[in-house]
Amino acid sequence: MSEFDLVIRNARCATAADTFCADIAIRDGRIVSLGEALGKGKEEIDAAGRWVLPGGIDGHCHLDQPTSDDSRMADDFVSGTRSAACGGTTTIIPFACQIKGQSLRAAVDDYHQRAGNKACIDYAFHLIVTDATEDVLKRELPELISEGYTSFKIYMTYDDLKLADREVIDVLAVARAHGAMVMVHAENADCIAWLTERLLANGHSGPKYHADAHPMLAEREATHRAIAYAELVDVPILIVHVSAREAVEQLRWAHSHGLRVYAETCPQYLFLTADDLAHEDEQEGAKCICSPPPRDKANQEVIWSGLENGVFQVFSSDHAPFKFAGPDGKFSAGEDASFDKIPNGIPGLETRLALLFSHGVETGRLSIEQFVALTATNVAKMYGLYPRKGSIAIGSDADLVIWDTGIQRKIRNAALHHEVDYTPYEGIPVNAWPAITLCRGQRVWQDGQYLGKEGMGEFLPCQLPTPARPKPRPEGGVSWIG
Ligand code: DUC
Ligand code: ZN
Ligand code: ZN
Repeated sequence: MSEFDLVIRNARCATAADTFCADIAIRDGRIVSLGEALGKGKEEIDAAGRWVLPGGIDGHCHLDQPTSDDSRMADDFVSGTRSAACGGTTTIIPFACQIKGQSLRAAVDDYHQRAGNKACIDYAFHLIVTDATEDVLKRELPELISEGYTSFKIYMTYDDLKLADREVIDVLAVARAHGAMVMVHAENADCIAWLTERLLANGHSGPKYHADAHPMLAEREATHRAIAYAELVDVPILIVHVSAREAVEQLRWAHSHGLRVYAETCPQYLFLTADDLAHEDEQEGAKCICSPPPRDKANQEVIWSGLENGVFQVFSSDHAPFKFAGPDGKFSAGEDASFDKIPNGIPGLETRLALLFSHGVETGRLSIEQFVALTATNVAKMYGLYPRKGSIAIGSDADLVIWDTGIQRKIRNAALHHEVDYTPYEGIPVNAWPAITLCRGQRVWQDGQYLGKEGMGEFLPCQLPTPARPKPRPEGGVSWIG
């Protein structure tokens, strides 16, 4: 009788720390042995010297999230997780977004309904706190943190989502008291509103003006403010989707002052520029509208450097899927909708890993260990899923990706598995793509075939984030806030 359900032979494994060659034995969905010449499995895969990496963890994606206009997200938990699995991602952390006036508990219940029996890979939830009432701060957040919702995103812009500065500070204080992680969307709302008003008044309404309405300085200023509030409260924070040099300078400033400010960036800031918003066919530019917007080539280089030298800890897709065509897509407000009425967001769950692997690891910019750290291990640590997720270790879930490298392919939307009718990365070459994706030992993607099943994915309550516990700072900070 076989000791193991599955044995992967001759795997060239990489974790965030090491590379090694081993057989990987899996039983009941977990890695139970790593070694040479392990006993037989009921099934076997010969990885024959190919990279075998921890499955990707996408710590920032939006699925089936209601919008405040006539647009609708194209991906729900069926198509979103299918697309993720085909691109080598085995865990996602989307958002349970509170609608102003709604309780956080109602938001969480709603998203469990949306995800339950649909996801084919495992998932946790971040909360989005949009209404920081006394009940939310004093009762709901502490209760939900203790139940496994240990990270929450807050917005400094978007009328229907943003918190006032005082509320930002209040939420940070709750995070400090309970060891949770706050993710901040840092853009200055008033700068954006003022610029938008003037651009529109001057007849500048096409998609390309989205970039002008969201300049680097609006991101820099809000990043600085968020860092200052985190310093005031003495709590770690994570700045999400950092796009440009000026925000990176703020992160470096924070690091040089010993502040625990973590940061995320996304593929759009490596592979797109504001020129993509300024497409000659004006409407096409809408395909790349996201916030913050893509910048220019020089900023792409700054973001690459930040990935190389440790400014960024996590690399996520910020998948926010809207179709280009149709009544509920990018032009849900009408064919001539001005840039401020076009939903923000682009798809990226399936392409995130192959883009970074091909243009980061295969070019020598990133080590394989850095790739694993940025796309899986750090994400698991940051949001309290480690060591169950994000590593190749005895006892960890058998979430693994066997990679094909040395291939020549271009990204084509026709080959992707989301429900969006375009990819902003159309035509970009990749020379690596997952050959096999395993979720808890089950094949969900192999040889170009999606093999997952709706409902296979499990909800993951998160522990408190590994790096987020506040350390007492006797010499400074406001220790009396509790
Ligand atoms: N910006 C966000 O903040 N969220 C979703 C998509 C986007 O572009
Ligand atoms: Zn955001
Ligand atoms: Zn987002």
